[in-house]
Parts: sequence; structure tokens; C-alpha cells
Amino acid sequence: MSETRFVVEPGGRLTGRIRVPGDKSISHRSIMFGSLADGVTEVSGFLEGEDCLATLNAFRAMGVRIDGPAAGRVTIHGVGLHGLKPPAGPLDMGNSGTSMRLMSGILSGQAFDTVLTGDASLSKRPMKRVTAPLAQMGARIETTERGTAPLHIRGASGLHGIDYVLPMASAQVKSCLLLAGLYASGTTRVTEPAPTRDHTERMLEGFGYPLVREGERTFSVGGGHRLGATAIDVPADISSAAFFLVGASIAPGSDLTLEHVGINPTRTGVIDILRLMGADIEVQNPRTVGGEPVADLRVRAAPLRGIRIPEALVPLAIDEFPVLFVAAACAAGETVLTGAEELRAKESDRIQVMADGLVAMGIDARPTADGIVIQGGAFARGAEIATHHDHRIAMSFTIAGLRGAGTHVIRDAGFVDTSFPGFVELARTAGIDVRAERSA
Ligand code: SPQ
Repeated sequence: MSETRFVVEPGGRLTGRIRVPGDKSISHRSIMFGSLADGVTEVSGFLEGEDCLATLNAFRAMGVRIDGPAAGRVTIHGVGLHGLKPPAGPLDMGNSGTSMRLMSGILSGQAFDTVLTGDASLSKRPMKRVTAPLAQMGARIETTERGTAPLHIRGASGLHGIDYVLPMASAQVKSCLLLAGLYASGTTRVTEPAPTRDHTERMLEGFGYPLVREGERTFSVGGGHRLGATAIDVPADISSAAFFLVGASIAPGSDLTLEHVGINPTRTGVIDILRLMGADIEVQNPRTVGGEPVADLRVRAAPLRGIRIPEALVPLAIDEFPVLFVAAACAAGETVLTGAEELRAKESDRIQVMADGLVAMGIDARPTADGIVIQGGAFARGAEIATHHDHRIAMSFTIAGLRGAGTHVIRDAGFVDTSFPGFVELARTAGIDVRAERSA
């Protein structure tokens, strides 16, 4: 099987203005809500990455007419909450945890059976965190013995609401249960241990569905209402912008502006953490677009220092830790992360895989059960990095290559297309000396 490798040379400088692709979390949800709404939903800025296309194809397979995507525009002809049709075969969720976990909530409420499958990475990720509370609601779902995909979801005779306290901070579990709650009798109430991304809650409200908020961590929905179609403008993904926020911070002489980035407060932990480390990030022209806060982010190179990362920021920066570890490797002094065991349950074990790569580049990086300790310093050598099917590992080590000590190779880098199609081209435009090579 052929493999895509990234080859990075050190020494770039990031300048100019760029716009990274659309937010992955919002793009997934736009397809789900648009499909289940009554009427036509127009989406712009949609992320045409493989993960969101897996969601889109699943709804097409269940009879929803979806035009596009073309240049980020998608038109969804909603079928209403009860209009989905049985698919002809299993629904392939690819590499995408969001697709599998949120869809399991929606599909538990359908009258027909479905099977959800995933790739090698997704098939290792824990699914009991959604199937157990869904079973409490009356869903019938089979996993493997290890609690992993494929998921066999039986048509439900009727879900009922539950009052559920999440054991971990997870927007996917929260969203899954709220979506199942649209099909349940009574009230479905979820409480999270710490605030996580709230795009599902915002979108429920945007589609006119009654949602009750009690404080910052408890949300409930009742079944039996309807979603009304709307227009969605997807902002640029702060999780994709994060690679450039770190890249411009660590590459001397950089001055880069990232346009139209979503700065939802449940996603901006990366800005807070980088600022605590001494980064120079300016939030310009803040505005609200389609219910989500958006701004341009100007970032200039600055000397970074190691910090103890406040645990309260962990869920608000959960996907940005791989590249934050690169920032820590380039900072003066020690960076300590705790309270982040969830990183071990992502597309790869992001604590171990990042530590292995940083150590290969000559950095003292020590994994702990729930985090990592990194001594900042200079990269001592170029290395050959294994990504373990994880897009964020591939992009993080591309950024590390800016300050590398020689040519640096990232193996199996094609997974960046799950969340960031066009990454190499945009990175080159910004000033990173990276090229993609295909090898047999
Ligand atoms: O979709 P997937 O594969 O789970 O993607 C990741 C990512 O890095 O892109 C996680 F690996 O993002 C998740 C994120 O970590 C997307 C997400 C969402 O859209 O609701 C929520 C977070 O996951 P979780 O498990 O903390 O709820």
C-alpha cells in the first residue's frame, strides 16, 4: 500500500494572512442537524475533510438529499426527525470518533437496525462511554467484547429520558445523549464534570429546539419537538489554526494572521495556554457569525517559557495538546500537564506517541498516567516520526520541523485529510518548508 510522507526542512518563518479550513465539530453537526430538520439548510465554510464526509455519506445512505460540497457550500434537504430510511449496508465512519459517537445517539432513536464501522484507529477507541448510557435509555447496541466498534444498533421500540452525570469531560458523550434525547419520552438531562465544547447546544437553539441550561454544566432536552432548517456559516477551525499559532510563535521573525477563526470560549484554551507561556497573540475584529464567536488572530514570534498547565483549561484545549507539546519542547524550562488522561483515548495515544516523537528528536519528554513532563530545549536531530493514523500527530511534527536539527520525515501523514485537506499547501504558503511524497 502506498504511503504519504511529509518531509520538513528547518528554518521557515511564517508570515502573511491565511484562512484554515472550516471547523470540524461544527461541520459534522451541520450535516446531522440539517438532515434531521424540516426544510432546507444551507451551509457555507463546510470542512471537506474525510471525517465530515463520512458523516455526510451516512446521511445520504439514509435517504437524505445533500447537494455539494462545492467550495464549502452544502445544501441539505432535511427529512425531519423521523424521515431517515434504513441504509443498504453498514455505515463507515472512517477515522472519525465524532461521527460514530454522535450517530450512535441518533441511530438509537430510529425504528430500523444499523451497523457502524470504522478504520483500524477508530475500531480501537472506547465506545462503552456512549453505549452504556444509551442502554440506560432503552437502546439496544452491541459492541465487541472490548467495548469497541463495530456497533450493531437495533431499531428501538422507544427510548426514555435519563438523568446522567458524565464520568469524563466529553462533548461527544454529551452530544450523543442530547441527540438520543430528541427521540426519547420525558426529559434527558446531562451534567458534565467540566465545560466542554458546546456546539451541539448552540445548534439545537439555532434550529429552534427547546434546550434547558442549568448553570454551565447541565443541559436537558425533551423529546417530541422539531428542528427548523436554518443557515450555517462555519468558521475556520481553531484546532487547525493551533498548528500555525504554535508555528509562528516558535519560528523567529514570524508575523502571521489567521482569518475568521472560531473563538467559542469552550475551544480557546490553546490561546490561554500559549499566552501563559509568553506567546504574542492578538485577537482582532471579534464578531458573532451564525451564533458562534469569530475573530482574526495575529501571532508574532515570541520567546516561550515552560508552565504548569491549569487543569481547568484541559477540556478547552483537548485537541491542541499535541502541538502544545511542541511549543513546550521549544520553551525555556519545564512544562507539566496533568488531568489529561483523555488524550490516551484519541485517534492515537497522544501522550505516548508525542513523547516518543519528541524523544526521537532529542527532547526530554516523560509521559505520566494523566499527562506529560517536558523539558524545553533544542531539537538535537531530525527523526522519522510514526503518526499512528493520527492527523494531529502528523501536523504537530510538521510544526516541530520548523525548529528541527535537520531533515525530518513524518510517515503515514495522509491522515491529515481527515481534518485539514490542503494542509501542506497552506503550510508552504505560510512559510514552512514541507513537501508531501508518496512512497510505495
Ligand atoms: O472525531 P474525533 O476523531 O474524536 O476527533 C477529535 C480530533 O482530535 O479531531 C479527537 F480525537 O476531536 C474530538 C474532540 O477531542 C471532537 C469532539 C466533538 O466534535 O464533539 C469532541 C472531542 O472529543 P471528546 O471525546 O473529548 O468528546
